[in-house]
Amino acid sequence: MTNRILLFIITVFILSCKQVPPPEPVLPLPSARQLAWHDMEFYAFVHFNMNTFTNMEWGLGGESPALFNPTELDCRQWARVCKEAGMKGIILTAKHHDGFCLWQSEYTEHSVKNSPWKNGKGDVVRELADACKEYDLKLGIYLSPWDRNHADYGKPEYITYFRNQLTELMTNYGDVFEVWFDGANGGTGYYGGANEERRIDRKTYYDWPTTRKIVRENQPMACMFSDAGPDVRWVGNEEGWAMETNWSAINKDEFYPGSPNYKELRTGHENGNYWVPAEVDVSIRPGWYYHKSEDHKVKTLPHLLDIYYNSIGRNASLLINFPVDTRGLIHEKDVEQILKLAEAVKADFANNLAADKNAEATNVRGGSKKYGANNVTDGNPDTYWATDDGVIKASVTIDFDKPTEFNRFLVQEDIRLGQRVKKFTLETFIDNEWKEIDSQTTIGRKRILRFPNVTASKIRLNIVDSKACPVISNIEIYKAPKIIVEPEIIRNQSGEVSIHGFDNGLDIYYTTDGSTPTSVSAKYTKPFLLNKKTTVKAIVIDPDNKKASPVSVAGFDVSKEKWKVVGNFKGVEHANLIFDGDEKTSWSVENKPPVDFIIDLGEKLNIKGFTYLPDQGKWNPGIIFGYELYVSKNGKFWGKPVSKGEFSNIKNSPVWQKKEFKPIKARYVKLSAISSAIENGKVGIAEFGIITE
Ligand code: FUL
Repeated sequence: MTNRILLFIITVFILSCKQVPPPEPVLPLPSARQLAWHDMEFYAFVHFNMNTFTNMEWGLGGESPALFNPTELDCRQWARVCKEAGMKGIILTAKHHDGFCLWQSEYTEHSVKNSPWKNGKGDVVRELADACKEYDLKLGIYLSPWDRNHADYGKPEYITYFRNQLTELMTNYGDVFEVWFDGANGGTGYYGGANEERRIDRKTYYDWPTTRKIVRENQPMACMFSDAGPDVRWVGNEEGWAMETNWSAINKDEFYPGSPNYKELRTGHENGNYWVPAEVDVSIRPGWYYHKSEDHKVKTLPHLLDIYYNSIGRNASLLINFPVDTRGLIHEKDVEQILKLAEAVKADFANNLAADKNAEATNVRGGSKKYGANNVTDGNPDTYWATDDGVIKASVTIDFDKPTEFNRFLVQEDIRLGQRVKKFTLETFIDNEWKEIDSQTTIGRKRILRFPNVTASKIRLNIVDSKACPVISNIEIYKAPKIIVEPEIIRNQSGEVSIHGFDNGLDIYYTTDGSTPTSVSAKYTKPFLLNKKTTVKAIVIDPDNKKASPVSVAGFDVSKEKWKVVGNFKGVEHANLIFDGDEKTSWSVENKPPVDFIIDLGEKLNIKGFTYLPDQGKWNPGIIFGYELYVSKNGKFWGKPVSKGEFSNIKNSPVWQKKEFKPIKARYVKLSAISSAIENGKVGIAEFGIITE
């Protein structure tokens, strides 16, 4: 070899080794503590303290500590459930708006130390911190800035008190991963016996910059949550969803805890100047605190899965609340549903069909393998595919080698370099043709798309617009099993029955003769008319694996087609909500009881009973307690009630009520609501029915 050739080889070698620089970061960037928080992804809230024992959501502050007395408090049970559910931490309401403290605070008597629980020697924060350690979970603290108990609330002295408490919590219980500052601030309260309204200036009263220092100095890795961050932001609703477009950045200075522009928190700001990612907080029941009346309202699998995909799948973290009950335990019904969610999530993400598959991109940064397309399928979160500077439109194609069926697409940006992608589409290669199956906006830390099953040999992610060259660290593809749960059967007032199966691509079979449905029963394709007294039973079957759901049973009496409420009530035009078959809608009247609800059935029927379902919402407006039922042939002469009494325990258990009596022929029915189940409350109806012979 001549010297020249040798020199040439060495030069080529040196050139090929030249480092291609990584993409410049796009500001703002997450801090180290925020990156650690992003990895938490799914964790629990526990609302448990005075309200649990007073059946309230917001206690007034004058409650006696003697009321706090859990009979079987077991933080290890909370930790066990959360761990099994795949959660990574627990945030506890150490103090809610009523001011009662779950720990032995030196600065107040309004705490566990004056409760009968453990003779005043207990400390729930300590017990939870220990349980978290044992189950390898992280601990978070909710400390309400608003305190309806404290005599000084509204004055500067309270700020000293609040900071002292914060210091206790930040220094005595080990590492804390998140501190939760709620936005509800100021209003009526007990305030040391003053019982008055106290308003504060939400922007200035707490002097947040100074207050936050206590957290930063004592818990440098703890993220602080509030409407305005500074580390984690509220998502602007408590229903369990982030917007599809979700930027991790906001213009933080435009917000403060309780600020009125909170709806902007749902999307963040594309050009926000601080990294303040969204956390979706939602309760597994309607309320944040335990109410026996909600035992039958625990969110079920289809709803919980929607929440999962609409939060974690939309660049947010998910904080699911357990309203721990008066025993001090996560209720069995909540445990059952959260474990169903955990099982479904595990099944959905069991087998990554993209793992180690070959990927090719239209542009690779500097042509370097370091930024090559295969980095998106290598399972390594530290590698990524990136394009040359200025190339903001680019595609990456994953080849499955053979037709492959799937219904989930997961994609991640390497957020250490900022959030960049503004718009992307997804295409599948079917029968030698590319077909677009989705078009979306932001990605962020994690974006998951759900769609009906498709079978394709390749999939292509097209970045259509981006703040700078895209930096994609991961793509995963799954075929999630279908959700196989009992279908919902509803009959509306016109007698039309609809059956809802909770997932795409499922077969629904039903019967109307009381027999058990199977795969040879009538197949449901669209709503059908059924205006007679009968029972509908239905199942769903996954055509792929023949897996069948349990049977749903819905008993219907005569059709309500001709029914109407008569009378001069305000809002009577909404009265047909009580016949619409939808348990979620209700009608209540402003008049205080007694109130007569008169219903014209449109024809004479042989009646032997009636059914009543009260409002199912969070705030229970209008629940009837004492009642009388009258019938009449002409709507004028009513005689004596055919049934009277009370709907016992209806406040705690607002489920279907059924009352029977000796059969009688009539065209008109009058339900007299004698009293409300709520003190000074209204009366109303979610659904009303009669039982005919
Ligand atoms: C709200 C509070 O007012 C609720 O009581 C609950 O704590 C929830 C998580 O935040 O704004």
